[in-house]
Amino acid sequence: MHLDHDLDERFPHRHTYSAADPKRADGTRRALRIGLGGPVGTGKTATVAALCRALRDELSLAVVTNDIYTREDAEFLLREAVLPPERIAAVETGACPHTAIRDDISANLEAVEDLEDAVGPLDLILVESGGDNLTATFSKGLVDAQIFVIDVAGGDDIPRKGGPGVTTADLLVINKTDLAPYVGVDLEGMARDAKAQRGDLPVVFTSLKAEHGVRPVSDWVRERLADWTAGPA
Ligand SMILES: Nc1nc2c(ncn2[C@@H]2O[C@H](COP(=O)(O)OP(=O)(O)OP(=O)(O)O)[C@@H](O)[C@H]2O)c(=O)[nH]1
Ligand SMILES: [Mg+2]
Repeated sequence: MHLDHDLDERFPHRHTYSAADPKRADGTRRALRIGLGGPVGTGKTATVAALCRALRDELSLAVVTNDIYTREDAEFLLREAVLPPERIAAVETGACPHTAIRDDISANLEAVEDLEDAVGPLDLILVESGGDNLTATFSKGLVDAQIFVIDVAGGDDIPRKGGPGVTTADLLVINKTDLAPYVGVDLEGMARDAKAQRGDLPVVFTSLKAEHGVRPVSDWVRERLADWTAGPA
């Protein structure tokens, strides 16, 4: 049984920032933690990289990546030099990716706290989950808000298939819109299906191959950060 998951279904709460203690030991507000999850290869790391490039001049940022057996995603971000190396940490989950973000979050919490200690104070920490399936969600003890990334190449029936990532994530990103013509995907149908699953929760379409393609996501992150900063400490 996954308690978080069960609670989510009974009490879906969004942007509630209920994770761990929102304060640092010195009483100041800690960094906002945003999780990025979603199936394998949908563009989670590409979104993290683009967010770092878009936000790094205005915010103090760090990233935690999760991979099953490697540090591949962290190495990509290091190669791309999206942030200084000391701001990128890798967790090797060694098991199903969702275990490390939902059931035993200790390795991720430690990585987040070590980053705060080493390079803080931070405004924002992005935690990328290893690629998983439609049921993977983050524990609210690890992140304050979550983004679920799917892509058009996975097929236009994915929003219709639902699952907690699609239905309850604080933001649903439908990426790789540039591929829609090649895979015969109907973006308007995907938007309708996502709306049917999510009600008023936001959905954005992105193509990270386009210049400023990440803007709908970076704008959303800025709004979350403004709410977080304004919230009671
Ligand atoms: N055409 C196109 N390709 C993209 C886009 N975003 C990402 N990709 C490509 O898709 C592939 C997978 O992207 P990643 O960012 O590694 O995906 P991921 O979700 O982090 O993958 P895992 O961590 O392995 O689950 C890479 O080759 C990216 O360059 C996009 O908007 N359009
Ligand atoms: Mg990745």
